Amino acid sequence: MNLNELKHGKARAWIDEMVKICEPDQVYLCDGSKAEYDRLMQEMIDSGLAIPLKKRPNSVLFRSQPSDVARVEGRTYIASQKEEDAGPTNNWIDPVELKKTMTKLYTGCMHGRTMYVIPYCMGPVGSPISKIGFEITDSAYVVCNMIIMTRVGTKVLEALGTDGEFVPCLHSVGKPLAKGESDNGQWPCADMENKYISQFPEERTIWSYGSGYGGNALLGKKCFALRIASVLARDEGWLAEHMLILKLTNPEGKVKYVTGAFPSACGKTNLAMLIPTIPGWKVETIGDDIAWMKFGDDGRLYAINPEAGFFGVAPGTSDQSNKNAMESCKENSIFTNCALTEDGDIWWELIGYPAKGKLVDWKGNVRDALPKDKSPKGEEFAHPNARFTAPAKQCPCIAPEWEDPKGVPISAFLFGGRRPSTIPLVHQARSWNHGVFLGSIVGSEVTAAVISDQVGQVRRDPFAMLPFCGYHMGDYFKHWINIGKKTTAEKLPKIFYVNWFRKDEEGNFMWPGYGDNSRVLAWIFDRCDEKDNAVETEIGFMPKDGAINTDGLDVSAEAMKEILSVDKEGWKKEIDDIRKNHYPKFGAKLPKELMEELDALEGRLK
Ligand code: O2Y
Ligand code: MN
Repeated sequence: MNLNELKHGKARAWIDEMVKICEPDQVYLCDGSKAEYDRLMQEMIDSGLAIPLKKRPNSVLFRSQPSDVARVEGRTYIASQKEEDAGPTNNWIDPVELKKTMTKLYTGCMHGRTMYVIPYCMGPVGSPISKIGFEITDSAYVVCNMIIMTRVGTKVLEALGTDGEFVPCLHSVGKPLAKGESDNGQWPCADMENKYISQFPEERTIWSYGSGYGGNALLGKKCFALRIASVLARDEGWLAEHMLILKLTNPEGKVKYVTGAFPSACGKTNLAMLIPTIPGWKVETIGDDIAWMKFGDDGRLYAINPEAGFFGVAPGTSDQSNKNAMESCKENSIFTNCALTEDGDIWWELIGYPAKGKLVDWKGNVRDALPKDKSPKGEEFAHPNARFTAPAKQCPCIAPEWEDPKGVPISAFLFGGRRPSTIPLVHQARSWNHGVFLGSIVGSEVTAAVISDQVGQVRRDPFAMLPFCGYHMGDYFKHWINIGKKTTAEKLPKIFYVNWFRKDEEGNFMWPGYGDNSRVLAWIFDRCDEKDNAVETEIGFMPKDGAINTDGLDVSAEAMKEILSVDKEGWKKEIDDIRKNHYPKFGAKLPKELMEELDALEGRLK
């Protein structure tokens, strides 16, 4: 599309200003069509950047630079005017200084390249919960991923009109080309010290430079839908959360929607696409990573998935762990940093079968495949953060209403982490504020750390939002407390803490997880209907004896008892850790309500 077709004056002025700074060879306005996607992809195949996969229709493999394989938290900044507004858990830089530094980097950064202008919508176009952004990028890889992950193009421009609001997002891989130079099939990016993933919360603006990978470059995802949206949500009274959204149907056909926040490596995508092992229950997916929730006229919270695709971790995904994710990426998908097989398919560690013959690993080296689907650490064929980008509509268990502009009414929030001890399989908060307390102490135990004395400690990731909150986490906790005052208790979602990762003394998992987590979801479903299936304990409500369906489950009665009891001594240590190491980080901004919850819990455990 021609830029002259853009009728939005403010957007046009901003684009013109960025063109002047970045000096691209040409500017192209994306229409989001299949023809455009196919054309850009073909150009990347022709240039050697993308490899078509014979075994997967309309799918390709990319290999990034080894220095550009994941989000870079150390180079991610919240550039608020005041440092205290970013808080102690974000990297803060003065916005004026940062703009000076980045403007220097952006100057002429698109020499030899096309500037793509992507009008995109986070959420169904026309939904009152959705929001629009423009991403300027010099990466066709980013354009194709954005077309899968968001709604792009003409329909978005129509919804924006001539004066609608948008979030400006500027992205460059940071590798200008000299005259006649090309990428030569190599993934372009800048050195680590020149990578900047910057959010300007007061201006609601995103500037990203130097990385072409994932959350650093697909700016609708973590930068907009979480860091900037969390600021908008605070100011406008809603929630922008790092949560999956799933639909649960019980054997009587009754439906409830649940969201869940889990730190990375806790199986969030698997839970969002779970296949239940208990008869008559059904799980369908609304979203696997992010939820935006606003109050409806009926006083309930309604959630949309702002995304249109999955950017899932490939290693560990298999027909056994997540058949629905495997089906989702069978075609029309982009794979990044996976291994390539001789017959033109992708392969990764724990895909469920060994590869045959030779493999090209994620660095481009040809190596003999191993007779198993595991590799020694550091010698993986696929990078541990290798990804598939797949359209959500290809997921066999996507709920028919996943794009409902109204959103879906939420009955329960789940929090969880990897906790080998102390935290039971499931417990329910006693109240909203107690639930906010549970969200604030979310964390996973460190299993392999660079500093070995950290092993066994809990690395806290409150609400799984630590890397994604665009403002001070203490103010974020307060925002959650305030949300609880906006409606009546019975209309608020009930809050639960789940832990699929309890281990016995030999280090074996005590709960099978995966599809069997449906047994816990069924208990939660019934709790939302106030069924008499719980007992009150010191830590909250827990399943009555026999209230979790264990038919056909290979878990002993003693093990069930252990994972469903209150470990008083463990909780006392937990409280000690929160008091000494966790809550002090938030200083005077820690809401008094959370300290009251901590004191009350301690009192109940005495
Ligand atoms: O490493 C990246 O750039 C991707 S991070 C990511 C991708 C999809 C869903 N969640 C995440 C995350 O880090 O939470
Ligand atoms: Mn995520």
